[in-house]
Amino acid sequence: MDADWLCFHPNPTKPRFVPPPGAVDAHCHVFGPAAEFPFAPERKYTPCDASKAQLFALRDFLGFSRNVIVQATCHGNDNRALVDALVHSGGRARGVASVSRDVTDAELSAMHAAGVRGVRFNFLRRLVDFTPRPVLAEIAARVAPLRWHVVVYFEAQDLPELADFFTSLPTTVVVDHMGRPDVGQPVDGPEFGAFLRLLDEHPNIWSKVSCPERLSKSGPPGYDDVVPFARRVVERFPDRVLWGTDWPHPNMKGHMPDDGHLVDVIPRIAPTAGLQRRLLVDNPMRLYWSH
Ligand code: 0GY
Repeated sequence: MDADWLCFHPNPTKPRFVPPPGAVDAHCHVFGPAAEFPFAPERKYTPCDASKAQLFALRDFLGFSRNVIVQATCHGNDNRALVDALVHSGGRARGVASVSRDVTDAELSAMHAAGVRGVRFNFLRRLVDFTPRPVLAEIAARVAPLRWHVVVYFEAQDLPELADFFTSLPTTVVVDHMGRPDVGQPVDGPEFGAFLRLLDEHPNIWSKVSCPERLSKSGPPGYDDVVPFARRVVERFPDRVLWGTDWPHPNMKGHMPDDGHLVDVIPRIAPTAGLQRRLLVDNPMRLYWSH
């Protein structure tokens, strides 16, 4: 692994918050193990191994029932580690893959059978090389008939340039980590306002209210400065939000979060039992387990 790589927390705290029955961790990854599933040659980082068995043990420890595993960029478009985790989950995991325009219909069908329900388009240059928009549009058109969605990962300053592309997509679009707002700016400010407006105007756009540990300047354990942003999204779009741990937390440099502390942020961003049930159960079940 990279010399400055931080491995996931070895013994997280048991959260005080008890997730509702059937709760889904809708953003997490597996890394390798590299001896079995080598990392992609074009990767931008080399992580520690983080296996499906470790992920499923964490799921149980934190009080969750299911996972949505998102293909990590260190595996490029080679989805074998993801598919292996899905087929060994006993139906308790679904996936989001990364594919190129060369993917065949047979490969898409096989991934669907394994539990893949979406593809991810990543716009962070530190994670992936640039892919032209027409190529991404072509991939979106290929997966739309399968009723897959598109997950998009970008940083807030790039939203003005990307918004037209996102709104042109023919699928549900799920934004990772609230579009990575600068939480030093006001929650009522123009930057976050543009993100909220995008969701106001486009009912097919959803948001993950995940990764306070990446966005926070105030830091653990409460990640207090991120809470008003996530709460705003949950309260305004209660039927279009997802939550995830982001385990094993790729590219965290300043600190490695305690996953129990992350779970304890949930009741602060979704303060009622009804909001918690929609965020953790109803919404992910509709997107990932209904077809
Ligand atoms: C995340 C965030 C990151 C990495 C990846 O697939 C990935 O490599 O998603 C990041 O470095 O910000 O959502 O896991």
